Amino acid sequence: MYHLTHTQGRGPEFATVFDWRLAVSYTIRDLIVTPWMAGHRTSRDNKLKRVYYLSMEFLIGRILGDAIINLGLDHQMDEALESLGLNRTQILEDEPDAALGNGGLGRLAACFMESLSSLGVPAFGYGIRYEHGLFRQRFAAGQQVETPEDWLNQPHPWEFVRVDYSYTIGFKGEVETVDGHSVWLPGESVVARAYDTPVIGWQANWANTLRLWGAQPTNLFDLHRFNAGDYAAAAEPEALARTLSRVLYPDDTTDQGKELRLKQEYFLTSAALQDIIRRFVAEHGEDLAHLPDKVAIQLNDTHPAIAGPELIRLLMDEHDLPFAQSLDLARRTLNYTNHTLLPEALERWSIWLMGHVLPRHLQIIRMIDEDHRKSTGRPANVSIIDHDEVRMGELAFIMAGKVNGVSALHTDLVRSTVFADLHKLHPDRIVNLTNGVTPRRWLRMSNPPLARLLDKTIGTGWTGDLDLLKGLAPYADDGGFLDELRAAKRQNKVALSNGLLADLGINADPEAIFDVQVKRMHEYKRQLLNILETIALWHRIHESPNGDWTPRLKIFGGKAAPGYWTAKTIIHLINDVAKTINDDPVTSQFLKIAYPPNYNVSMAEKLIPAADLSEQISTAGKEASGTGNMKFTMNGALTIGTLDGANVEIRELVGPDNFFLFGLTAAEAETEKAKPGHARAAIEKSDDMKIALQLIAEGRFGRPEHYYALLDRTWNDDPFLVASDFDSYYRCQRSVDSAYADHGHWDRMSALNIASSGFFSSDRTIRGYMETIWHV
Ligand code: 9GP
Repeated sequence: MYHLTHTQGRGPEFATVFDWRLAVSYTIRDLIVTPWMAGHRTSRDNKLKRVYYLSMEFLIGRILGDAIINLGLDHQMDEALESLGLNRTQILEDEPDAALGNGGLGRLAACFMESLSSLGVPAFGYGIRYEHGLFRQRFAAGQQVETPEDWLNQPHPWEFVRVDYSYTIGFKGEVETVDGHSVWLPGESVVARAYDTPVIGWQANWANTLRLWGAQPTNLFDLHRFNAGDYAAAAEPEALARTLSRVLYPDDTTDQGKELRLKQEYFLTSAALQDIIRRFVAEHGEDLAHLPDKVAIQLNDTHPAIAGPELIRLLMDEHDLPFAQSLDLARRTLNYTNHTLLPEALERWSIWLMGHVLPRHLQIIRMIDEDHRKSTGRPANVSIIDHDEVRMGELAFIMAGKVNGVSALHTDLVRSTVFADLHKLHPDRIVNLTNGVTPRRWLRMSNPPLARLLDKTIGTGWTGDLDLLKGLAPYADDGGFLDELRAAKRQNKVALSNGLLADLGINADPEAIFDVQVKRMHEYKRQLLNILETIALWHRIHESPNGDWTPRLKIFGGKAAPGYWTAKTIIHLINDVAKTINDDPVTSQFLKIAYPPNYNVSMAEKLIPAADLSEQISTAGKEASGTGNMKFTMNGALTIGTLDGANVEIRELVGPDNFFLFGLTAAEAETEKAKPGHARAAIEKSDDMKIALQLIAEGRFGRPEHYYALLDRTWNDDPFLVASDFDSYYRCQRSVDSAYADHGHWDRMSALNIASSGFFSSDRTIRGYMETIWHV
């Protein structure tokens, strides 16, 4: 009530849901501030080493519900809201979903921030405060339409603006030599201003800071030019600043708008490093030789890889250290996580652009390259500069103390493919740290029925120590427990069905298999394989409508990058197929498709707890890890998947009998792809796939001309081997049908999946980083 009156300036009789939500958020924030400040004091007073996580993306989602859980105030909050006559769901769902990321990489960063706080590790996350997060998706006639997301169009109660922590970030200009020293005279500049969000850990023992940088103009406008009547030029500094922190790049695999993207990356990195050095000097004094003892910096993918040259520049040009020492210090401070092997996602910048935007950094990159070549006595095949481009993967690798992959398989592939030459030179540098997810958000908060059952069965300790889920294994043979497990899942499925009916008009039977594929739309993730299998199944049901079919609801969710034509065509196809199949009276009791638009963190929190089957069907060797796969397992869904990314470890842990495996291995996929005409040959052999493609071509699902190019690509190119894996996938899905029909057996498998999922807590991952990389 205090914040409603004094912060929102509203009496209860006039308060809207928005007012109440802000009042509740400020009340919760008050409770976070105390451990947050205490954590800062402890770190400063004890001169603790800090971890700095630099990431262009933090897919944080909604904050309020998670904070309530971590403060342990779940029940009190329910009672308080009830006594005020407020609806908890309405309040929680009023909060915008902060989508400052594209997908897995950004969500991982958010899980890591939560685990760092839960484990009491002094840490800062550094990112950009994008005015517009990832675009909003809607469907018009089945096609994706993007509209801007506007989470900051209203007060954001979680952040504290720090006008005193502002740094000037330069771009372009020239480098001059003065008294033997290089002096960079930037041609443009903006100010990076800090906005801090506290991230509270489990049981509120510790809170760290997510510091997001917003760009401000160095001068509001150029008065001289303004007075001369040149209004557009006068507003240039403001325009540059606004553009810089305006949008998140809506693409997680390729780079567009090159100059702006490079500027954004440098903006984040330079602001973070200036802030880190300022704090180090304030706490430990001017001697930067001890930087690596007190600072561990993690680069989330190559996006902040300019940190290598920037740190050297700051040490050399601003703090007068020699190049060799600066290089050594930077290397002992920086570490790099690789999240993808897709060549189009490994950033490269033309030398021209790098020299134009960051001329001093290009000089330093050449010095780093030269030093590396000399010190390793190696030819050019490991050089940072190649074909007139700066290779950010190589730069990040050469400048990192440790480089890590994100699953066991991915790490092996990093060693043997993209960084094979560098790995030979530095055989101890690459390490594996399989990803994880926070069980607070992804189990306790999003799945209350299951959380209650776990609490009752094995006690509440699992929330902070997910390995305790092992204690569930003996209950996998306990009929009473399995009934309760089924009831918990059913409760989530009923809630989801009600939502699907209200939002999409789809009447879903909670007894059906809820078969879910949610992730970014990308050819390598193979939503196409899933929808083609759906078409083939639909056709089979039509052939024998009185057959013993296991009812299924196929759920899709995900956005395509606005410029990714093939992914957008697949979205269109799924929606077209859904329309036909959902309206078909012959099959509709057995098969339905739901594709709710605008998949985001909040939607994942509803879909994952309600899933029976988790689709992890990428072409082997292409998905670095996946983290959705872990969330599903934790929530008792069984996986149908290939031996890709962390699926491999999930299968090992849950046991091969509790995992539906299909498809080529990574090595087999490489061989298959090299065979000329592999797609056509595979399609000719598969009646089911052939018929699915034919039905599309005949126009059974909307106008076929929409799909000619996609069909042509599938028959003649099929780079992600949909055809080669189709029959194996189709067969595997039928074994899912029969397994699901035996409830007792299915529930047992589900229990064993949950019991084996403790390894996938991000607490375990963070402990691994602490031991192997950060030494904190
Ligand atoms: O594609 C990977 C995904 O497999 C992984 O789980 C995630 C977190 O490590 O990173 C994704 N990579 C990217 O988004 C771009 O590198």
